[in-house]
Amino acid sequence: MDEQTVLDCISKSIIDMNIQDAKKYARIAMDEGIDPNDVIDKGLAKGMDHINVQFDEGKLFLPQILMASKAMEAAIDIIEPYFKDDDVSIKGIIVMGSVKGDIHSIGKNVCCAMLRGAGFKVIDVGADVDPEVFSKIASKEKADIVGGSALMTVSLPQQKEMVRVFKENHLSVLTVFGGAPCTEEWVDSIGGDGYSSSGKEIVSLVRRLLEERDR
Ligand code: B12
Repeated sequence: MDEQTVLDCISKSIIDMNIQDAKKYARIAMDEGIDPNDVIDKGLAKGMDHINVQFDEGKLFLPQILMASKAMEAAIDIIEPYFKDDDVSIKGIIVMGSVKGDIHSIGKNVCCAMLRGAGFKVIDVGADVDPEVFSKIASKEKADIVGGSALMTVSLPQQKEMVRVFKENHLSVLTVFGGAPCTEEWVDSIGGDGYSSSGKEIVSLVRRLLEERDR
């Protein structure tokens, strides 16, 4: 099977909400040595975009989105160990979660997998996380960076709240934010330190922020 066919099958498995196929083709992709980033961007996320269009058009409903999400998560579990960096020394501690009121977790999980693969210690605090909880865990774990994911316009202001609470608690961490409604301009406006539009870019973003901090 050539690479494009495997990626198309992965995309189709999400569109079909077929967990078994998602796992099967994720395994084939890894056996064939396909870049896990491509499996996410050109396979899984492509399928999920299609699902989203169907949802927007009223052709699909939440239970189906949930099934597609489960298929995507099952595939991510298989490819996660392949986000490997040769240098295994810990490069920094990152606390990652989805903001308060937001239960979307797939994008956050992708970011966690990519950061772990790049050698960071990642503490995944889950979804629907209160800013005070982010703050407590970051302080306890001596985190270098805290990341907050928001997928809805109504939960986006929670990123601003995180920055406010961290300042109030005199927590000395860098902050990174992302998720579909989040933009670089927004992150600048709330006093966050970094934005990236995808899990692929989050690794270079945190590397750059830590380098700048240690300079
Ligand atoms: C899957 C999904 C769900 C699943 C979530 C399952 C799960 N375990 O996560 C379920 C079915 C549970 C769900 C529920 C709801 N959903 Co929903 N969901 C989606 C959907 C289709 C895909 C999201 C996704 O997983 N994408 C794939 C991942 C890989 O991409 P990503 O999340 O964007 O993440 C990437 C980047 O954004 C970035 N990134 C993400 N986080 C972070 C964090 C940092 C720090 C950084 C740097 C980068 C970064 O990197 C990631 C990897 O590349 C989106 C539509 C869409 N296309 O976004 C709607 C969507 C987000 N949902 C929406 C809504 C409204 C809801 C509900 C309120 C529906 C309802 N009526 O109940 C509930 C939410 C309840 C709540 N309180 O949170 C709306 C939001 C609209 C808006 N703009 O406000 C969307 C846009 C659908 C739509 N078209 O209306 N949903």
